[in-house]
Amino acid sequence: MSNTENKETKTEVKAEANGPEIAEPKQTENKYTGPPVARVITSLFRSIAIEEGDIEKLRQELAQIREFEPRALFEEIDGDRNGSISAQEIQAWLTANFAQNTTADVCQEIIAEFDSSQDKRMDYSEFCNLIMPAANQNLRDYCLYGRRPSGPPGMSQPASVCALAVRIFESETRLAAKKRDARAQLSQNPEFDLARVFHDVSRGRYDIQVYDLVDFLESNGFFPRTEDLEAILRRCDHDADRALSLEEFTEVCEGL
Ligand SMILES: [Ca+2]
Ligand SMILES: [Ca+2]
Repeated sequence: MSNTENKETKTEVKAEANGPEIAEPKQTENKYTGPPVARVITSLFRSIAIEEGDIEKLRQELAQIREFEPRALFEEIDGDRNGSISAQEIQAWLTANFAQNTTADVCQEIIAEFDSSQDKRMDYSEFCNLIMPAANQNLRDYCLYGRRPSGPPGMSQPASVCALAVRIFESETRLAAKKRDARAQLSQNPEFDLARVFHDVSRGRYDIQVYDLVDFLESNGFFPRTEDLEAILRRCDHDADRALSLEEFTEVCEGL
């Protein structure tokens, strides 16, 4: 016991004597000067709330166009008519409809956002999650089942439908870019430890409840409205239990 004490004292004395030399590697370790982890995560949730809120407005606007037929639009984008949409098909369709700044990589990111089957392509049901209202079930059902086809099969969708669909893809592109930036900032930040952040936000429990999330966001300067929280849950709470599991939180911060 006294031996250990002696050793410790010796090390301390040594450390003090070598003070300036030890300080140097410490400085290089801490040379990261980006915003603190909690701020980056808060701003990521804020971007998700804002963009998903805007996208939902566009979806509802689209669903109210009488001629809009999700199946017909899907088939229009599915250039080779094989029943699923690839990144290249989205890019080609967007370019043909005058969308700006589309790359196959970005289209792949958009597919990943909705790819519940994880086959890197978008099938019709995933496509519906992208463009159909998520916060208004009546409008969604009306659009999917309640309307008669307004034209013969294979007729192309009117320009008003395409223009709104393009805007949805453009908003998805913006959201994907913000997520990419935030995740890069987190992965480069030596202070970022996902398990620790999850533990802090969830207060040591196995998932993050809405009030935990509100406390965390508010303590970092973002005061979410109810609709912001609903938008966040729509995007991040995949099993719809109104809480974020470690897996769901990891997906927000690090992607899939
Ligand atoms: Ca296809
Ligand atoms: Ca959940």
